[in-house]
Amino acid sequence: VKNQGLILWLTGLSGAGKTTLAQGLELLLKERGFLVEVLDGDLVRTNLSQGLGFSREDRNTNIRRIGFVANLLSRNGVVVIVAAISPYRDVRNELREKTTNFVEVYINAPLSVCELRDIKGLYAKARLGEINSFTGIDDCYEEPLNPDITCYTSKETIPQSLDKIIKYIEQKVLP
Ligand code: GGZ
Repeated sequence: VKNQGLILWLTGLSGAGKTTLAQGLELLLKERGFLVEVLDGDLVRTNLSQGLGFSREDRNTNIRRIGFVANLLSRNGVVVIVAAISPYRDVRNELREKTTNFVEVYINAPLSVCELRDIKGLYAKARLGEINSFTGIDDCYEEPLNPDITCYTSKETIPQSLDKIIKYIEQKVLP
């Protein structure tokens, strides 16, 4: 088992493909002998962040909690894969500065594509006003200005996106 940790921070809109890529990465990295843990915003919100909503303050609390746990794990040799919208640039940058081996991965798909996918029907609900403060509809998403990796999930296949991330890790972070 390799003992070098890192944080792969997947940010992007709901439906951009963060969870799918996180699960694919988990498999590939485990095959390569890494200790891996996935922190998915969706799951974190039913446990660690239960009760938090989607105001700017609550989202930032959620993201800081995820960052805190990711840091504990990564400094003990775990490759932590975070999948959370994490819409605010300042908090993502704050975590990059507070942690070591933080890799920002922008899961980039146009809103129109995410909305067409609408895997959970949440965009439709947001358009109908049944959900408020929905990222991309009536709440903001601040794109990373200088991400370490960008996966264009509407143009690349899942294996292509996974390959990009694995190659980056092998070449730059954990040679
Ligand atoms: C955005 C929302 C909202 C609102 C519920 N805005 O794609 P999903 O469904 O499965 O994952 C999304 C999840 C967002 O949680 P995060 O912890 O990733 O968000 S953040 O980083 O901003 O704290 C989405 C669902 O919850 N969801 N309401 N209003 N996404």
